[in-house]
Amino acid sequence: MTVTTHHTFCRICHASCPMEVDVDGTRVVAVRGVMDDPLFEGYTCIKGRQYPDQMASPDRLLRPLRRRPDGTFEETTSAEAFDEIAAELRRIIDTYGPRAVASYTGTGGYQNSVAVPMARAFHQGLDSPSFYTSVTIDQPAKSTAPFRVGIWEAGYHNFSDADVSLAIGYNPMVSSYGPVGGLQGTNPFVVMRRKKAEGMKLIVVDPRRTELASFADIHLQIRPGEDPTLLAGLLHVILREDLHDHEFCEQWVADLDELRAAVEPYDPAYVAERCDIAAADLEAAARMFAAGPRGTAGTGTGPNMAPHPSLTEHLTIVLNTICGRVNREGDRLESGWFLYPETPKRAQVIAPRPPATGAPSRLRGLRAYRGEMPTTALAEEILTPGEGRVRALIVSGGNPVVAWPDQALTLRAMQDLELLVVIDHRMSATAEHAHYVVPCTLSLERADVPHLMDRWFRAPYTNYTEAVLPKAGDVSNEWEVFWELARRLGSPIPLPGGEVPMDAKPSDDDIIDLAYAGSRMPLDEVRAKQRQVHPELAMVVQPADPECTARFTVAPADLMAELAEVRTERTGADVLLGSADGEYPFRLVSRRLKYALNSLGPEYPKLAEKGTTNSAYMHPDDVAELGITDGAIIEIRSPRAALWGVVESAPDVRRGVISMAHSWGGSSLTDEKVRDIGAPTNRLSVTDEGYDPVTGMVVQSAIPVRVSVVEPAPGEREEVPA
Ligand SMILES: Nc1nc2c(c(=O)[nH]1)N[C@H]1C(S)=C(S)[C@@H](COP(=O)(O)OP(=O)(O)OC[C@H]3O[C@@H](n4cnc5c(=O)[nH]c(N)nc54)[C@H](O)[C@@H]3O)O[C@H]1N2
Ligand SMILES: Nc1nc2c(c(=O)[nH]1)N[C@H]1C(S)=C(S)[C@@H](COP(=O)(O)OP(=O)(O)OC[C@H]3O[C@@H](n4cnc5c(=O)[nH]c(N)nc54)[C@H](O)[C@@H]3O)O[C@H]1N2
Ligand code: SF4
Ligand SMILES: [Mo]
Repeated sequence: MTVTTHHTFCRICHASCPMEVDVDGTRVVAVRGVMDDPLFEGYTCIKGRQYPDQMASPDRLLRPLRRRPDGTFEETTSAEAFDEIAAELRRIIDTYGPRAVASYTGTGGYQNSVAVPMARAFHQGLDSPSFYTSVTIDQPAKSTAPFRVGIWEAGYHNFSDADVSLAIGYNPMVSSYGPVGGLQGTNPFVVMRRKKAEGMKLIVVDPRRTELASFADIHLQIRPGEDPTLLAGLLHVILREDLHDHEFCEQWVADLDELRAAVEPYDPAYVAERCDIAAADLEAAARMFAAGPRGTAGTGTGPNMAPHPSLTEHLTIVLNTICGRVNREGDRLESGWFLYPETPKRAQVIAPRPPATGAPSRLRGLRAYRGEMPTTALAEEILTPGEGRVRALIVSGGNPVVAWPDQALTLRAMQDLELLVVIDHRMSATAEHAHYVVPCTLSLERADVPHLMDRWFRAPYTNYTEAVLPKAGDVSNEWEVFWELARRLGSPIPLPGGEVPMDAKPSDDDIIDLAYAGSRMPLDEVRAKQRQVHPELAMVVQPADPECTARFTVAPADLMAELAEVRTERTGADVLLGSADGEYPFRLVSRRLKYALNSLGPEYPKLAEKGTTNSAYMHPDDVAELGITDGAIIEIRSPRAALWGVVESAPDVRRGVISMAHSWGGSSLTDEKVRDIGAPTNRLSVTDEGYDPVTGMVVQSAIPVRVSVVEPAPGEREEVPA
């Protein structure tokens, strides 16, 4: 036996940790981090280290499946599957028009650098606006809010040289995610320890004392959903104490006085009471942040899934803006942005403009933004009769049944489709409903570039990987699926570098070249510069154009009206069915688990050892008050639906909160199997109330719920009254 070692990077999640993979024939026998990598320094996580198990999993799909009329599946070949799917698509387009054909790329697809560009281009070729991804149920306000305020062309401060960092509802130690300017998942523990040793101050806003919060100088353990109130309070203190950057605001901000007036009612006493924190901590946090002089505030999924996400995102940008936390002339940008065409980086504002002006949705007056339709409306786009109704859906590495808001609605939609195609490597809860399941290549079987981290790495870093293994069966890269279908439909696929050739099948690298054409660093150079940092290639901020007259709008009328409305709410939960606090006293908040990536995890033995359910983490005093112990099952009921959770005491969760990971469970609307497969929190979200008017984002965290005991913990049955 000869074992060969290959260099690659992990694509289980976006973090792109470099890895050495030992291969015996076509079998992965070991994986490890790359110790001499200049950015990651050997860092990997438990999920990435499951590659050997993932590649050898007996449950992996290696041949396409077709649903029989009786609902069972039979194996077919990819050639046959593509012929049949294309014929169905042709019929649907001819009958209803191209809008009826939708695709949804989820987290699995996102880890492939060409899956999203190919899906997008497939829709362009078909002239169908029905292009969806998981971004619009994640943190969509991140891509819309900057347009509303105005964009600083040279970006906001970097994390690497920050003196202060304000982290609102994210946890890179588990998720590997941090916003631009925040701590990223590139070796997060070591980097944070270094930054703290250098004197950086950290402020964390989170209802849970997270792994990140354990490093905090100030942890504001707020009631979930009160981020707009908290941010308005921080702005109030900073403006009242005159701690903002006067010079910067005078030059670049159009409406500071309007902002001042809008945050006036958010005095520390009011904010502290509503958020249930100490007023002195709020004031100390405001002063600590304002002292800087470098460093930014940034948000994660927590507040972006809570009520008023556009407002939260807006106030966060405004906090950075009035404190002047922008890159100035001569500053260097942290990330390389090597994979995208170079755009000017001057120390000036790009004028504000309306954020969502794309194709109209048929629901709630929503529109596409950044070329994507809002996923929160897709189930209803499928179910609502009328012109433009979606009839075919291609799911590329996603799991709608456990991820989209309102599980019952989503299940109805999946069953109502005339054609559902799921591209996945396993029989997911969504694949069970498919007409065709197309098995995908796994990441070690394809070439890739780190297309997300390229803009988030904390240094100008390049990497590339070729395929380390041959395809294990009749499996397809996501791009191939779209290519095979487009070819049969006679539809073009226009990528930035030109139309994808249809006569002979391109390679992964051909597609990468077309998708990332015009990149700042030519792709062949990227391929030759694996795992390298290039300080000399950092983008340097250029002076402002003297003609630039654009200014930030920090107090646009609609958002300031929303802020005034927040002041009249009793709590952030008012946006959901006017749920009175007494009736739904708990808040269910989202979190990530180390041993799962959304719905992916427990099928791998070493991850299952860590847990086969998404525990309902609660404060020990709340658990005691319910008269139960760890392992008991509770019903968690929102104004619309209920799910079961297995209780686990967690002193790091604040009282009145249930902290629970999403995308667990299966297709059932009841949870008898909760101990073995968990339960999906998406069941509790609703699409038609409390949604964000710009992005259509719905409440997926800080959900008002009440709790009752279903079944005491095993072994405790006698002690606890029924
Ligand atoms: N209540 C609530 N709802 C939420 C959230 C929450 O916090 N709370 N979070 C939201 C967020 S942030 C997101 S991103 C979504 C997640 O929504 P989705 O992305 O739709 O859900 P995942 O479970 O990540 O589905 C990924 C699928 O891709 C498959 N997969 C893995 N690797 C590959 C691959 O290489 N190729 C292909 N084709 N498939 C692959 C996996 O088997 C899995 O079935 O859920 C959202 N919904
Ligand atoms: N291990 C692992 N890594 C992952 C994933 C995973 O499932 N597992 N999922 C991936 C995906 S799809 C994404 S989008 C990223 C997300 O990355 P993150 O945004 O870092 O996600 P979380 O770790 O859930 O952190 C969200 C935090 O918000 C807090 N929170 C909840 N509600 C509120 C609120 O109302 N206000 C405030 N201030 N905080 C609140 C939670 O307590 C939690 O600590 O992670 C990615 N990485
Ligand atoms: S953090 Fe993400 S990319 Fe890194 S090893 Fe873990 S799963 Fe893989
Ligand atoms: Mo996500």
